[in-house]
Amino acid sequence: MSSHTNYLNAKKGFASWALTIDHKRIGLMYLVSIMSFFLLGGLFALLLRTELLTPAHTIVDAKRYNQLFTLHGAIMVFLVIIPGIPASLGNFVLPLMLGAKDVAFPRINLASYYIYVLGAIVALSSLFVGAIDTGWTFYTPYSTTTDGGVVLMVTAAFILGFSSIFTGLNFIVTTHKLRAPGMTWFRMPLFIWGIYSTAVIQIMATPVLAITLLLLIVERTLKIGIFDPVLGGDPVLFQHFFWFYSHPAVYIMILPGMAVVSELIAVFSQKRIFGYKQIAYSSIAIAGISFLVWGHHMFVSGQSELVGMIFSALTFLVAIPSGVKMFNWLATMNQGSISFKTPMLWALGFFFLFAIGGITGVFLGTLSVDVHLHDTYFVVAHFHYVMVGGTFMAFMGGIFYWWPKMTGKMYSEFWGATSTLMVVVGFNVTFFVQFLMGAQGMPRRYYSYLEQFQIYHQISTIGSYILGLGFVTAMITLLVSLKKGQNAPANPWKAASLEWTHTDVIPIEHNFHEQPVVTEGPYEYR
Ligand code: HEM
Ligand SMILES: [Cu+2]
Repeated sequence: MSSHTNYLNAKKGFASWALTIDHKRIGLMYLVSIMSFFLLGGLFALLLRTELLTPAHTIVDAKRYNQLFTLHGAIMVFLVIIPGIPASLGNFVLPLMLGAKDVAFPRINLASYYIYVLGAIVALSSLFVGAIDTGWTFYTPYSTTTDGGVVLMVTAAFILGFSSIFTGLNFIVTTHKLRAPGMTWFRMPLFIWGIYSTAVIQIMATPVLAITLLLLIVERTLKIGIFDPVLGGDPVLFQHFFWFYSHPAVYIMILPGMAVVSELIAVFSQKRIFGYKQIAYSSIAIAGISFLVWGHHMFVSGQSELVGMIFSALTFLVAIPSGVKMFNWLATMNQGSISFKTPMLWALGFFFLFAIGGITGVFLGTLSVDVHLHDTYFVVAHFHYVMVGGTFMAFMGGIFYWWPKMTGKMYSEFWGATSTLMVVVGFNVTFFVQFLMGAQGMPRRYYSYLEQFQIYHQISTIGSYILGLGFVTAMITLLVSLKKGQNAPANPWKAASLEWTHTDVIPIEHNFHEQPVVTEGPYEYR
């Protein structure tokens, strides 16, 4: 089988990749780029944690520390987690799952990749004019007055927004227009529902960020008072604009994670997913509610008490569709024949860590509690449980799941499982103690701290080394499989969706030898 032509060997040479409009190749190029930035962002994280081994100066000074956490945050958010699953796995899998030859606009797809690369270059070039130290949130008036490459970094985020919009647009049109005959909306795998909901947020929220950032650039370069009180502007306005995008953006980050996990739980339980429609609709509900809760980031920014109470109440609503998903996944596993293969281990890791991340989000959404916890390590722990424990775990699970389809190779189960375990253990050691010290008042974004917090910081730092090692082990496991792995069968996990049942071991350039016709749902296992 593997001697046949497939999308990897159909065309050869650098140009055949650089100019490809094959969604699978574009997905792979995104995957490699995103993982490279993940390693870079991770390196910055380890430097941050190493600095925090002692209460005062360890390896860098205060200014450098501020630059490091800004770079870490900006890279992880804008170059890793937001494009993450949709641009890489989504691109690779979505047309295959729908029974389509490609996305609706293959050239726009390629353009989105190059816009991403351009954005990344602009972001990193900000280092040469002096690294930015505002935090990834770019809060005014500090960001309008501090020196360094603020304009470049903000321009980068602006550019990256277009990449995100292009991807979202492509997925929406593809889902509406290119489904195979018989692929009704409720026969679509839940991965598609999740990616589709994400795409809706991508195209509706991203322009708000773009305009906000543009205003910031205008203010900095032309000195027009928009956000800076000295010029007659309003700094809280920035926070409103910023979070009007960035709260929905956290669902741009988590919905694709949930989308992957829905597939993994069903396939590795070999059971029809429980509550298909509820899971599908809850994605849409999350996308909708995500636009109504941004004020929970501003409980202590001087908004009125009444507004605070309303945002707090609205925030609780998000817990409902998220809970619906969690319970439906649990019910799917119940009485299933679960196989604990590496992708499933990542999914179970997601389940455990995301539960903690989600529930602590409800703590933070509680107005009275957040007044105490705001800007402490409790917040840092919360969003890492969601972004890394949730999204990134699911991302890894998805990579291990679709790896045989992407490369035609199987990896070592032993090393796959070992790396998952290292990540789960290292993650908890790193971040659980941050809840404790946060609740005791350790503020975030500080390079020095009171001695009473040292033991927590040291545990956290040691955890981060285990965590880092776990991710590196996972990546090595995959890379080694390219050389040494056994050849994969066409459907190693006995899945029932089209990308496994109707393609070659490694799909051909236009995916299917003949147009698949769909006669049943995606979770009918035999
Ligand atoms: C791999 C292990 C990781 C470690 C050890 C780590 C560690 C840290 C540390 C020490 C900070 C600075 C906290 C402060 O001083 O307030 C931080 C901030 C942050 N991290 Fe991570 N991180 C990791 C992975 C990630 C990932 C994958 C993401 C992806 C979304 C992420 C997103 C963020 C964000 C958004 C911030 C906030 C930056 C800011 O406050 O400006 N981190 N992280
Ligand atoms: Cu939020």
